[in-house]
Amino acid sequence: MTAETNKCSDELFELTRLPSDSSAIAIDFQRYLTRHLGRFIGCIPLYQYEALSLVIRDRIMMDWRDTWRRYDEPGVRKAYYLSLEFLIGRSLGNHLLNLGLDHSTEEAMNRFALNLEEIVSEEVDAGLGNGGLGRLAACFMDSCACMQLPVIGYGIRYQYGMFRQRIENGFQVEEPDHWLRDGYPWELERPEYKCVIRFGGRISSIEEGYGKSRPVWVDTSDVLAIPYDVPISGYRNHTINTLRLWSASATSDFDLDDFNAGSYSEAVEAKNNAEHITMVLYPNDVSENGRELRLKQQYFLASASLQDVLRMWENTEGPDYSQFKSRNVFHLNDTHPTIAVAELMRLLIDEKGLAWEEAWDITSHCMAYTNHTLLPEALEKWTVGLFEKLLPRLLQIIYEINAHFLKQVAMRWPGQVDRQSRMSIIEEGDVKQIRMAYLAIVGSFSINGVAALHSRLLTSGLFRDFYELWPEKFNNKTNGVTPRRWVAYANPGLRALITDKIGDDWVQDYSKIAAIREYVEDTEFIQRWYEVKQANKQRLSEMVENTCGVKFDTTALFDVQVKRIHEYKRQLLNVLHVIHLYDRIKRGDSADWTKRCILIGGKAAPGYKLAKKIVKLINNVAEVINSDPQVNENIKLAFIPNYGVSKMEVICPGTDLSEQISTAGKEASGTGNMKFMMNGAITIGTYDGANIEIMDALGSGNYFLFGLHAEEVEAARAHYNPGLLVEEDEDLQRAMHLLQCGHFNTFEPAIFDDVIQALLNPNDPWLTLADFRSYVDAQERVSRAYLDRTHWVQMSIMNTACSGPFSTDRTISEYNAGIWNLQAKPVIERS
Ligand code: 26Q
Repeated sequence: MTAETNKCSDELFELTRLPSDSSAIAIDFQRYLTRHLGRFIGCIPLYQYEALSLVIRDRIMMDWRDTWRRYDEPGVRKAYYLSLEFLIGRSLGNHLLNLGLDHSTEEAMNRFALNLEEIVSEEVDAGLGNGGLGRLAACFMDSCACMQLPVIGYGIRYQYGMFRQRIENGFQVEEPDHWLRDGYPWELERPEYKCVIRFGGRISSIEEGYGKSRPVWVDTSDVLAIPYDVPISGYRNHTINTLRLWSASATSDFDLDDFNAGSYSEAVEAKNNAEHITMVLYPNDVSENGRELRLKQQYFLASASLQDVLRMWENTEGPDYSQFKSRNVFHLNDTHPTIAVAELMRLLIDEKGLAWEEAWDITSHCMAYTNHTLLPEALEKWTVGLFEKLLPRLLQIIYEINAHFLKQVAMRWPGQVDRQSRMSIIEEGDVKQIRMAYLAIVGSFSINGVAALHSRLLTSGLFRDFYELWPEKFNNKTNGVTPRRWVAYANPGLRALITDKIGDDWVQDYSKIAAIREYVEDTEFIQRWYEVKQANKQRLSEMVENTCGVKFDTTALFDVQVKRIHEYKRQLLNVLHVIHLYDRIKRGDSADWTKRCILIGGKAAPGYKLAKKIVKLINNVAEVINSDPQVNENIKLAFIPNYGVSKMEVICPGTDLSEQISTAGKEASGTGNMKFMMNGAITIGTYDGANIEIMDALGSGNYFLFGLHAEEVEAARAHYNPGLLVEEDEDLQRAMHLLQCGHFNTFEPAIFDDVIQALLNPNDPWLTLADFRSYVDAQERVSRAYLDRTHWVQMSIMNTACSGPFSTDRTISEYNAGIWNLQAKPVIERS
């Protein structure tokens, strides 16, 4: 076709823009169901979900193309969010809200006597992440689309996402999450943009004349990277951004030589090995550190994404790289994709022929790094040996980056050899290791933490030397969550109530939420707020009953802690409080009792033994409490299995009390805390991560603070004596006694010994018992506060009203103003 006919057919096509009234949706739905899928209205809901997704996808496609076209115009500066994790959850319901098709679609489904909510919940979560870091990437993508920023997400299309958690006899059992099994209607394969990723081999050299030579990487084993695009819709603005996920595939389906020589199985094995790279998401556990396949994943993502960006660059700008650094920024989500620093150098030097200095000038002006952890043991390191074997050319480049860098250190601090070895990207020792965080810092123009306290602790602790060298590179960007998914979508009752009072602008300009403060004394508003919360508690209690078989009474206080299971997050402190309440009831101390339903959920990394034991303890304590008629009128405890994004969509709207009880100085930010706050839960929390900013935003009185502060935690370590704490606190003594005498493991002797030991260890890094008294006292204040319903509801309203700063729209504005410097590129609305 000529350009002219191309244009002409495009224009004709524009005229056929799809209508989105309920009849049109109903007709398309029936057509997809019957003519495409070969099913009928009465089929199983999975096919109804599939058909409806295709209907909605059709209505995304043109805007998606137009958004790409807009971003592809010459001169548009773009950002690329490189992340090993994107925990996007379900898409259908979210698109319906964003595109404004929720009402017409509901009406369309009603015509067939189908229930939209049921169809929407047929979708499996895209669980391509562990927890906070992966979900943050997904919330960021949402805000970027809402703000019409040219940002492309780059990630991995894992065949198996986060494992599915089942509870068997109280123990966690992991099952593979084959989320793609029934097909995924939200991805679009783009084999035309495939690229080759190289591993192994050796370095040879090519003579260039005049006695000069340059290294070449040869004899490599190659793998193909195939991109799959997932649309990310903006809120009612016609912008559809892209999440590009890479899938590994063998370079040719069968190696013909092997095949013809009769080595069928060897040929298949090569194919399998290649495809293993994107088979499974790694859990965030120190026991998984150093795995070869994980390094392959990281390089695979970095190389494919960079090659893709360079391809797009040359498409619009040609082979001249002089403007590249002013038009492109790569954001590294933690150190996981940090090999991109060395890979961009390699591509620019080896493939594009740039000189070292030119390539470094580009690279170090294009990379930005976010750190997400303060735990030193979680900092990524790779052995030099592994790099030598897998990525020999990258190793050479890292050594050279380090040599240049150490020269700078020596110039700044002449003679301080100590400091040079402290700051070196290569850690010397028996096993030489590459410190990925240092490579990220050296290669980036911006380094940020994810909450004010966390960023401060980074520059005064882990990264202090680097801060002294380059103070201007360091900054803070406090996390957020998207109010579209976490309020407007997850809490339609609250959405309606808020909109009724202040209009619906708050959904896209969440700073406007502050306007509901005006109604905090309004009795009618207070009553309606209460009713919405009760309805949400009803929905949550139905989910709890269906999944755990435990009945939650909606008049009780709903006390919730959901997050990954980790000692620093201190689920154990929560359990100790529950045991304390149990003990009080058993000894008759239950006058003026505030009924509580405690819900705990979260996955333990499969290799983290103690975390799995904590899951078992929660379940055993729950069993004892829930089956004791003397107790279960006053407290209930349930462990919700397989906690994830779509569970949280039901949990956070129905929560009264949000547990954010990490050891101060250990939780980088937390983001669950923000989801709960937006939905009007009140926090009981330590002075840690973003809790501090949440508290500041609220003003005093609407938050239950307890526990040691970060500096106090560090000071307390020297003389921490858990034995003495137990001795001196009768409540703690009784709770520990119940644990130690086997009250919760009558037929399973000694199974909690390791948990008890961890609590009583004077070197317990998490100082759990140090905060027991303070926590129990704060919980007592909570119980009393809940008895005054009006006041409690007012605190709830204040939490939502003050949650404006915790929208990722605010976070992303700050990333954009301070790091990315992108211009919004609105998609011109077509008639
Ligand atoms: C590392 C090496 C090998 C295998 C896995 C990993 C790995 C994977 C995921 C290490 C860490 C993670 C995830 C970390 C994470 O989710 N951190 C959380 O990030 C949130 C967003 O910034 C913060 O709010 C939380 O405080 C932080 O714990």
